[in-house]
Amino acid sequence: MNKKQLNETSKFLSYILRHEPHSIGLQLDTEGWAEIDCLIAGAAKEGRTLDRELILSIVSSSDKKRFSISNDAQYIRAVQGHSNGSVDLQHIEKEPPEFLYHGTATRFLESIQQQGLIAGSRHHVHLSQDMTTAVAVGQRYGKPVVLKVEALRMHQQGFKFFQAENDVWLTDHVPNFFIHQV
Ligand code: HQG
Repeated sequence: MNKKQLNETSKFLSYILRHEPHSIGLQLDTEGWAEIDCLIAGAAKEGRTLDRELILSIVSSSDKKRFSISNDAQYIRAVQGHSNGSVDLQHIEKEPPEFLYHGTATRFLESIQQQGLIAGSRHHVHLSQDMTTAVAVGQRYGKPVVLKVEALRMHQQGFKFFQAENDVWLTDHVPNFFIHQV
């Protein structure tokens, strides 16, 4: 499988494991785990050929470490980014660094100024520790702009922060008050 096909399959896994498991008849538990055999069988019904080797190679080569495999190697999950209502992944709560970054597109700025950063269809607002990631994230939606979030100050005022297994920072909502355009 070439790089483009791997990337496309990785996107399919993200879609199934974060958003629409039921589209292939798959069940996730509350921690987001899906049985690998069921994933393979469900995908096959949709005419998509997956096997264990391919899945494991996507997990290990994912640039953002999007997925993890259970210790017994029977289950797979996406480590963050869910919108699926049956998943309630218990991320580790942590004190954030002084600043975290959020990449967005210029066309969203006016609305962000009014509402702050909201989770939208996902479970959390996603933040990164470095600006480079934020630029890449913002680019997906248009002309990128990086927002600097006063994360530690928010935390000191009672806002909760979590860190996913792949180091992405998560929080429920960032009021505009704590946001500065870079
Ligand atoms: C924007 C990728 C209007 C927000 C990344 C973003 C991430 C608002 C979009 C992960 C808003 C939501 C998540 C408001 C936020 N008004 N727009 N009040 N508040 N927005 O894709 O953070 O490659 O759901 O700025 O690395 O872009 O998929 O969230 O532009 O970690 O693994 O609404 O997805 O990871 O977009 O990206 P998304 P996101 P993967």
